[in-house]
Formats: sequence, C-alpha cells, structure tokens
Amino acid sequence: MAEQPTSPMLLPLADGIVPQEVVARTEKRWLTAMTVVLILMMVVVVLTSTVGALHPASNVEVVQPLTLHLGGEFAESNLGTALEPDGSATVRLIAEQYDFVPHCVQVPVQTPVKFRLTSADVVHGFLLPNTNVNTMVVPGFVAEVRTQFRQVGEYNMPCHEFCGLGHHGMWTHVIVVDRDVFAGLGPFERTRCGHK
Ligand SMILES: [Cu+2]
Repeated sequence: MAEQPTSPMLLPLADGIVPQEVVARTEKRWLTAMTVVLILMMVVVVLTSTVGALHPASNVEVVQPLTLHLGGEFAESNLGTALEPDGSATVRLIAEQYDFVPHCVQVPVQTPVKFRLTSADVVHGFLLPNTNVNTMVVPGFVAEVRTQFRQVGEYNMPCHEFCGLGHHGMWTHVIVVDRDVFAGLGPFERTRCGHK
C-alpha cells in the first residue's frame, strides 16, 4: 500500500480544482492584459484631447450676448439672409427663449449658404434634417455652419437642445427657393417669408 503524504499541500487535488500555480499564472496574464488596455485608453484620451485642443471642431468666435441688439453683426437690421459679393448667402440668426430671430428665412438653392448663429440667453440647438447643419448655439460664441441645398423645399427646424419650459415650441423655418425666385425677393421677404 502506497504511503500517504503528510503535508496537505502535497495531497492530490480533487477533480475540478485548479492547481495554485495555474491560477496565479492566469491571474498574471489577465492583469497584464487589463494594464495594457488601461494604458491604451489613457493614450487615446490624451491624444484625442490634445488634437481637439489644437484643432477645434468649429470656429471659436466670441460675442457679448448682453449687447447683441445694440449693434454689430447681430443687430436686428443684420439678421436674416444676406447675399455676399461672391454670390453666396449668409444667414444670421439669434436663438433665444423660445424662438429663433428671425422666425423664418429664405435661402437660394444650389448656392453656398453660411449660417451664423448665437444665443442671447442659454444653450440652444440648430439642426436641419438630412443636411450637415447641426450645431449647438452657445451664448457668448458664434456658431458657423456651411452648407448647400440641392433641392427647393421647406425645413421646419425645432431647437434640439433642451432650453427651458417653452423648449417644445421653439421652431424656425428655413425655406429653400429657386435662385431666380430668391433674386426677386427683397431683404424684408427673405427674412419674414410672408406667411410665416
Ligand atoms: Cu430649446
């Protein structure tokens, strides 16, 4: 009859129990894998924030929200659609609780259009569905988005950044019209859209 080992460490393991060395080796491997992933994530965070700080996603232009109405680019007479000497159009809008000023603008089709927006109070959102126009409108800054509309039509644009109790009723309208039609519109019609 074989002699039984006296130390419990030397006893053969019951079925299903993994030996200590194997457990330690597996834990070390997982620890190494987790450390590598952690370092990788930290590198990604540092790299993306550095690149983001060096190349901001939008233009950074500051503006004084309390004096928008007193003069400068966002004075009332400058709001709406303006034609530039190079044939492109610039639309200037102010977002405020709870409307966009002006409430409706007309822009020409197949023409470069530049939207310049700012907020008079809190953060709002400006989005034209199925286009690249999608920006937050932050008080103190000018948001600029460039686009070109391929077809005539009408965009009903809700504010998509919750801005207070009246947020659900905050809409603006962008009407894309034929270039000939647009050329026949006066500055007042470009900004008021007649029926809107
Ligand atoms: Cu809103």
